[in-house]
Amino acid sequence: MRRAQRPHTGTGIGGLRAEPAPGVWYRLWRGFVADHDELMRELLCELTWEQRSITLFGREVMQPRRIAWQGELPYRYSNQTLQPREVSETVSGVLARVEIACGVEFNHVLLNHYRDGTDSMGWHADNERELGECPAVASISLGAARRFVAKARDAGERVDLALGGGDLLLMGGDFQNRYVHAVPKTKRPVGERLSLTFRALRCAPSASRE
Ligand SMILES: O=C(O)CCC(=O)C(=O)O
Repeated sequence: MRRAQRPHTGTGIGGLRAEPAPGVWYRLWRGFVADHDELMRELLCELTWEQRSITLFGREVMQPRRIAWQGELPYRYSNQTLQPREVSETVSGVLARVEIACGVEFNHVLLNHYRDGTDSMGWHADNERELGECPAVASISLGAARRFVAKARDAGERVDLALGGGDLLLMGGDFQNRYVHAVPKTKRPVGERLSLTFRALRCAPSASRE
């Protein structure tokens, strides 16, 4: 993976674009990865997966999912630092296609493994300083479909998408500044799901944040 040098224009190819509030947009490619079940199996075997604890509002809690990551720079979020890890061939192949479609150079991938409907992702925005002012964040979904919801911090349309196996989502513009997003728990029986979330880190976190 290279360092992000191009501006985060998100002027890629195709996908359906939606603008839930002025300057807040996302682009969605359904079925971007054809062999998504096979890719999910490969990533589950090849990568080092862990369930980590994070500090939320001063309390240490286990993240309700497993994670893995790759990238040449450390990534700091929720008071934890993910140290650099080499990018595998499998991930580079997906990354190259995602970069062309999105028109963005990414240099970090965080993978989330939702084992069943009790695994989830709480409300948050990917707005760490190291991601720059209007971060472009892309995600590939593999395996079972899950709801992806986003809501404005102030005013704007709510976003409620079923992200299915193989879908690619790109969030751009002011999405991370004005909206928060989540993957809620579900009581419905659902199979496992992986998401690969691509970010363009401009620098390492400053020592005071380490
Ligand atoms: O799993 C997803 O689709 C969302 C992942 C996400 O929000 C993140 O990694 O910050």
